[in-house]
Amino acid sequence: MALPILYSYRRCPYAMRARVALWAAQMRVEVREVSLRDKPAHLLQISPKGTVPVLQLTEGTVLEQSLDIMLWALAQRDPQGWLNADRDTIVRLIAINDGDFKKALDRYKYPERYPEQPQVFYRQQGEQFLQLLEAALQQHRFVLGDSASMADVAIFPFIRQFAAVDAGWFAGSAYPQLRAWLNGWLESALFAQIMQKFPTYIEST
Ligand SMILES: N[C@@H](CCC(=O)N[C@@H](CS)C(=O)NCC(=O)O)C(=O)O
Repeated sequence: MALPILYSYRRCPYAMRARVALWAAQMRVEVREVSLRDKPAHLLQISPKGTVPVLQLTEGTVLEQSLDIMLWALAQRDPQGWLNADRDTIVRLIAINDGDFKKALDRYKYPERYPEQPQVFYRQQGEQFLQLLEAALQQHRFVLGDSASMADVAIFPFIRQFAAVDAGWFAGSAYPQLRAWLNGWLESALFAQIMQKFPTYIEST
């Protein structure tokens, strides 16, 4: 039986959030791990913008945004109630992550590409979001309440990247609840499953 096709890249945080939702929903998909430098022609044909993740459903519909893939997966099955939180609140928090925070993350991670400011400046910009999350996690176990929601899943891969830029700094930073929350996701069985290695997809000609 044909399966939906997921174009993915193992270390991409957008692809990670999509895979977590797909795996949590127990959706079977054909994972096509791409090389970002040599994208398959079929991927570019169904999604000319050329980013991953992209999911092509069996009847042909193409979902080209990670959040759309998450929403589709969780609409099929949401065993952990990740869509139970208020939808507007979920969307608002993810928008900060994907907007200002991602911008700061890129600059903090690759300061040589943004020499206008020192690296620490970009880290401090990113910390505004860390502070917001830390304050929320001081109040409850997950970012929007005492149970996990789509917001946690959509955000943690980006916090993982931010933490990894300078692991020593993050370990000693003023965000203990955020560290515990991040570790919870990174140590989960689900994360181990979605980080399994797939061979790079080679298109047959
Ligand atoms: N808004 C997109 C962003 C996806 C994205 O930017 N993915 C990166 C990899 S992490 C990508 O494919 N970049 C294209 C490239 O590097 O060529 C989504 O949410 O799916």
